Amino acid sequence: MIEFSPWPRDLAQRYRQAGYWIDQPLTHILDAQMAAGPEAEALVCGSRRLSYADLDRQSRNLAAYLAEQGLGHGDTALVQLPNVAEFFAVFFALLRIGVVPVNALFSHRRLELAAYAQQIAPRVVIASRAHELFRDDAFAVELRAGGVEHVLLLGEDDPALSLARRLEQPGELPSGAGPTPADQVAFFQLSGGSTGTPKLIPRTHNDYDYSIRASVEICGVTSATRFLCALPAAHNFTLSSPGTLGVFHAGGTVVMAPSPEPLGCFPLIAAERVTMAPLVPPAVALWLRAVEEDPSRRAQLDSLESMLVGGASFAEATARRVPERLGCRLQQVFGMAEGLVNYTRPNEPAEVIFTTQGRPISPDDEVRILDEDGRPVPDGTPGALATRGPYTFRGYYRSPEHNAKAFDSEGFYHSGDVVVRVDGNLRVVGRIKDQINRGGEKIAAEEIENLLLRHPDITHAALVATPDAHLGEKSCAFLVLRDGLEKLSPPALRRHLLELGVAEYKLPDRFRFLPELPLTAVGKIDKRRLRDSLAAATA
Ligand code: J2J
Repeated sequence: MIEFSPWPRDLAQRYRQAGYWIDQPLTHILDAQMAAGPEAEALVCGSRRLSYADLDRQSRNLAAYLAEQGLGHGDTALVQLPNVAEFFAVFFALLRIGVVPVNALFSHRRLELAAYAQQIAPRVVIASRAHELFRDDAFAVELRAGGVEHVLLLGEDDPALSLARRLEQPGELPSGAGPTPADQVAFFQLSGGSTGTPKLIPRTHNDYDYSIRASVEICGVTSATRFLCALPAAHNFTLSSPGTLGVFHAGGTVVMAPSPEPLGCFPLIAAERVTMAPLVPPAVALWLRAVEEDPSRRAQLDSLESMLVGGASFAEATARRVPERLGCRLQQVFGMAEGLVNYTRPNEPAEVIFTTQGRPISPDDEVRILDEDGRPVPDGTPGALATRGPYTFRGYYRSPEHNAKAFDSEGFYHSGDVVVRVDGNLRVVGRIKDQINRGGEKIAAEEIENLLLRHPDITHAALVATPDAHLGEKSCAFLVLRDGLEKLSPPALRRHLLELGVAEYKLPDRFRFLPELPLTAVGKIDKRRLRDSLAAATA
């Protein structure tokens, strides 16, 4: 079994009694559709259409193959696939035999994959030839040298490495194979992070399944739902709020898109009669602009009933334009891969839907909003969010030191968000974690600072967020260079980071050079002053 920090016994009992935890593995989502309507359309991916029976068959074939290779409980997998149907066949296949995957983002590069591999020591890696790292065999060879036994690739002709072959070649699951128990880890979710190495979030079947079932109710997902999967499929928002898994749970259809870019998505929405789409705020802005530029495009969105927007701050003025210009209902979502998810409810007054990020899924989500001394603040006053509940994790994987800081003595997870509660709904107003939220993509300042410091000419580095009209935030790196140097060229700095293998979205948008970094009274880098200096410079 994969270790994780369990919920205390009394809370676990409560979550079961309340009917949140129903002790079913996530694979039940697929099993239920096989019983209810195996021929229903589960997935549309380019010109391919997969029924639930197709998805089930592919996941069983791959599961059988991996089980034959001796993989099962206690083993892990590193998966990196783009937005394609195979993502789901692989996910269910691994869960079917109790192999615990990390689903890396397709934008992740060597550094992120290596960090995940180092933490979980995967026996199998499943990836795509379309990714630069797997275009040739060098990285796969490296992975094997590091202990990975099996590499399967999408877009590969060699039968020994071909993922397609393993999905299609019929196989029977051995009798002993099965998912991990429902109260154990099903898979790892990725943390947006605020520390040097990306952290992993163990999610159990029970907790994740509850968040999905409850989200399906709240968002009104049914078998008639046709859901656009245009944000990264592995992201917690896309997967579970209510996400593709919520759609499968309800027997609906997921329509895959490579990106949320409007000129690709609009014709797809029209052709596939998409009814629901999750988006991050910058993508909403692009959709609005596309319709405003050419009002005839709005007709392509005729079938769209609701849009879920979350992942980063969403300006009220933009929120108000969604129903007006795009002709669909808006639902705001404030969630986190660690657990807690808040939604505005469809029947709430416009004021709530446009000006808040909603309220928690569960009556048993405990939310505390705390001042700097850890005391609860009154409603209407901003404070730091702390939470525990039936689908909020209790500890990052193998990170005792970080967990000691991220959790309090009562097991509340401190998310690093600053929120205000207004009539029971939350509004996200700021952040205390050292992270940049670049249009929903999270960048841990410390990770990038450490990489910058590996440059021989850099002696100090601080990464801060700067406001950006399109992305909400961009990043700026403040650098102190070794004596005698005043500047380094931004392209050379970006090249340095890319050579270290970091994902491109984490590259600083801007660089500033200072003779020294300002410090606070306690000797920490004064990031507020750095942010203020940027604001003053652009004012
Ligand atoms: C402001 N900040 C937000 C919002 C998330 C649903 C939706 C989003 C995520 C997600 C998710 C925000 N307004 N509406 O997992 O299931 C910021 C907060 C939060 C962090 C979590 C889901 N919605 N955020 O974005 O793990 O800072 O999950 O703590 O990627 O995103 O990031 P992540």
